[in-house]
Amino acid sequence: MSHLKFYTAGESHGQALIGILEGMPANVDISVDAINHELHRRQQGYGRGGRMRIEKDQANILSGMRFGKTLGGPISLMIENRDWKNWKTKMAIEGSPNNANPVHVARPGHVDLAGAIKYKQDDIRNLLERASARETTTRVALGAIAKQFLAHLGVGIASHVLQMVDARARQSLIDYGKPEWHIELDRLNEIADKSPVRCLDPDAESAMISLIDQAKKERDTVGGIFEVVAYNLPIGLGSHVHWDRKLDARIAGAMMSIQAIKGVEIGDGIGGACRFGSQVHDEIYYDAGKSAYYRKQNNAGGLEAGITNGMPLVVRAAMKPISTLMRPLDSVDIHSKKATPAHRERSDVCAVPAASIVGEAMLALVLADAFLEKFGGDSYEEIAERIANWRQHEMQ
Ligand code: EPS
Repeated sequence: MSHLKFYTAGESHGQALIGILEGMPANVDISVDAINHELHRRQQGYGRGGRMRIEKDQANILSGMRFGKTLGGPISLMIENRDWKNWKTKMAIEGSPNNANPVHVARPGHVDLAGAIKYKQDDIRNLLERASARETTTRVALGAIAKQFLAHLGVGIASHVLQMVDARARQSLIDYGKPEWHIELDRLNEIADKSPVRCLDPDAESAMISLIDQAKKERDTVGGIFEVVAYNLPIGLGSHVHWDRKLDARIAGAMMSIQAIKGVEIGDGIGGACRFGSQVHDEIYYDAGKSAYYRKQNNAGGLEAGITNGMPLVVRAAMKPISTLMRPLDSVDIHSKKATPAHRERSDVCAVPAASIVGEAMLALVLADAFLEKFGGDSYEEIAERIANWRQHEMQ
């Protein structure tokens, strides 16, 4: 990201999580309650583990805001890890690792083996603490600031869970505008948030819940696919001219950076590769009454050649099942090199609903960056005026 930058810091069982967001213009109205609402949404979902009963994630803004508005400087925030009080000895900043119960057996699928070799660590905890998806708490808090900025500019972001194992919702966001899609995008989160698995299809929802119950009973884990949409975007964010300016590439990278994500698609993605061009591309029409181009379908997912085309931007991400299994897989002790069942510790059976909230946050951060790249501006007023002018131009 070139115009909006962010950092996160913190270990899963350390004292706190820290985030810094740099590049947000001045005078953007930001509600801390709205940030905390997003943090609450990330903590939900059927299949979450015991940790979410301990935490009540709240953002404590430390800088960059005054009287509810951004100042244009770095915004920093802190989120307390309530569980830290139970980990003070094991996660001490100083002292010796006596009584720290080191982890020596790598979990297949987690950072454990590759990280221990790369960073020359004897105790796998030195890797897993930072690799944990607990870090996504900070992304959601910073993303909630980006999301509010976008909302002031008229852009909405929402998500839902499409699939877990073989349970798949009938509706995909690429069907938006077709007869099979019945939900207005500005009501999508309201509806999805009422479902324990954030699924819009009641039959698929029951099947997903059964799969999570089955996995829990069998001491297994469940992954899945979620979709995120951004709507009311202007035409022209991103660019075709160079690989690192293509917005689809930037979004794919951001989504892939979320813990446990193994696949990303824009629009119908891989599905389009399995059909002929005549069935895939979204034909172009012009509505003279509205002075606007339109399409009857959105297989491109709102992006053509790395540029937004005015259709809803739809991105899908595939999350692998969580790699901490209570019925451990085969592994090896990194000290003795003997075959040993993989390390077990408290974890989630399924975190796909939570990951969809993280997906919203990452999309918000990338899109806020793309807005600042195209429209610039040091204050909210400046950028809002430029965007209003641009939206007039779009109509010509
Ligand atoms: C998470 C916190 C973690 C896990 C999960 C996500 O808490 P703990 O490790 O104390 O149970 O529930 O982390 C992982 C799935 C992982 O692989 O590390 C959170 O806040 O989202």
